[in-house]
Amino acid sequence: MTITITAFEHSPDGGKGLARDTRVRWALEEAGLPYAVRLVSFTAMKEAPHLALHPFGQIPTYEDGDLALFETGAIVFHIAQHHKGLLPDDADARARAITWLFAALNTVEPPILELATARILEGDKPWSTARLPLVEERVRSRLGQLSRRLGDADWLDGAFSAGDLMMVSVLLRVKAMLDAYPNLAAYVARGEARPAYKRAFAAQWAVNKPPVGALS
Ligand SMILES: N[C@@H](CCC(=O)N[C@@H](CS)C(=O)NCC(=O)O)C(=O)O
Repeated sequence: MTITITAFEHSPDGGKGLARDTRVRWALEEAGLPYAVRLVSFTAMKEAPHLALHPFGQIPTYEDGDLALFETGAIVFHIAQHHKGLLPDDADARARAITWLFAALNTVEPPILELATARILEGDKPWSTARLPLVEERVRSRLGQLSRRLGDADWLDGAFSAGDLMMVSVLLRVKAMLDAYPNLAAYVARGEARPAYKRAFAAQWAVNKPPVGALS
């Protein structure tokens, strides 16, 4: 049975790899699992067949035989639980890696998404100029805390884990802010240098790259 995930037919980021199928592709690549991709349009995402898989009409989803999942945290956790390479064997180390997976999604990603919303969707609102610095400060506060915890370590808790995979994925959205946090910039670069990440990025790029001539 082949694992099938869904991804945007045309990602709004034009191939930057920020759409959340990339983190699932990365986890699958780290685990050495082959997978198929079903591309969905924005229209199809809101229609009954896709809503049966994803109640909120989003991507990615994950299907393996009778199992259908949504939410990247749950999908990456599922992959990590059942395949070697993403979670340590030691029970306590495993629990700490899972903690980082949750921290990436519940504590670090929310202000980063809020910033994206403030910049992209609310940038034209009359109150945006006053609000944006507040939202940026919330992101900087989290980045500072994370930077202090990471220190000069390569990964958040010992060996690379699903927690790092998710944290790096989340930080990629604010790469431009990481100059002020050299250890986080290096951390993200280490993630991007992993062969599994490169394969995941290349796979989404093959789908989303701008048409020839569009970049010039
Ligand atoms: N919490 C969800 C978020 C999923 C999500 O926001 N997906 C985006 C693409 S990265 C999407 O489908 N956006 C289109 C929409 O919400 O209509 C997860 O981690 O899977």
